[in-house]
Amino acid sequence: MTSSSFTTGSSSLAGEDLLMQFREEGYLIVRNFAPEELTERMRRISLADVAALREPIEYEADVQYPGSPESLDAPGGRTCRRLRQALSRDPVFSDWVSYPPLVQILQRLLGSPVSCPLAHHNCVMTKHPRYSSETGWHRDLRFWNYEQPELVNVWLALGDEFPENGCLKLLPGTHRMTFEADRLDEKRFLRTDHPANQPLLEKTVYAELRRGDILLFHAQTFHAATRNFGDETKYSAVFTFHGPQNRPIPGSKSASFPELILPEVID
Ligand SMILES: O=C(O)CCC(=O)C(=O)O
Repeated sequence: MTSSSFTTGSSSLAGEDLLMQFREEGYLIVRNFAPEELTERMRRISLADVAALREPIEYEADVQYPGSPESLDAPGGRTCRRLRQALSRDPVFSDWVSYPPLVQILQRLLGSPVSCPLAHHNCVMTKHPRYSSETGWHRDLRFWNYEQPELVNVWLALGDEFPENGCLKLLPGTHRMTFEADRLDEKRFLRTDHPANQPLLEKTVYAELRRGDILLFHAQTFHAATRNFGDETKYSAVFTFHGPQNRPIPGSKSASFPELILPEVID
């Protein structure tokens, strides 16, 4: 790890500060990070693929979260919740995950070379104003299987994200905590009615992002989002990454897809 700084757009952070904030809080926002040309291309592809319902898609009706349409045939049932397998949709997504300033941050957090699993995230999350649903407090790793819990998600805003349109909310520091089983429900969502969870919930942080900003968060950090109460669909490109010391557990869903190994960036 180095203590040099990286600069992209208007963002500049010292390497050590970056690492410290991420390690302490389990998340980090870097403003004005993605080149506008890549952001615009990803957004354009996403809008076209949603309009054409180009599979593979996760529909709002598939998740059965609060607010989801009851079935695929109910009104709004075929509302896209995420365009899966983004890396197979257009080369712009591989341009994005191998964007050298991004790889440089990931190398500092995870070591080198960095791998991008195709089995998890690797998607464009979409949040429709009329038919979107509530995502409860969860850790992404609840159903992922890796030798170690060290994975970092990168969430790129393809448009502005704020509480009204269902931006992500996070519980700082929860990536370092252990939780007794009774603090979670049967689907491993954090129980919002449990007294022991209240002090954490009071520290909720809203990840308000402008188009081109990125949110990095640890796959053990609890996060949630409301439905979209605005009037435009929200689009976010989301990928997960791990370092060379971590591997998916053989036989698990995490091992059922290959992984993209990112070209190393020399600091
Ligand atoms: O935008 C949302 O509703 C949150 C999505 C999310 O956290 C997930 O699908 O893992």
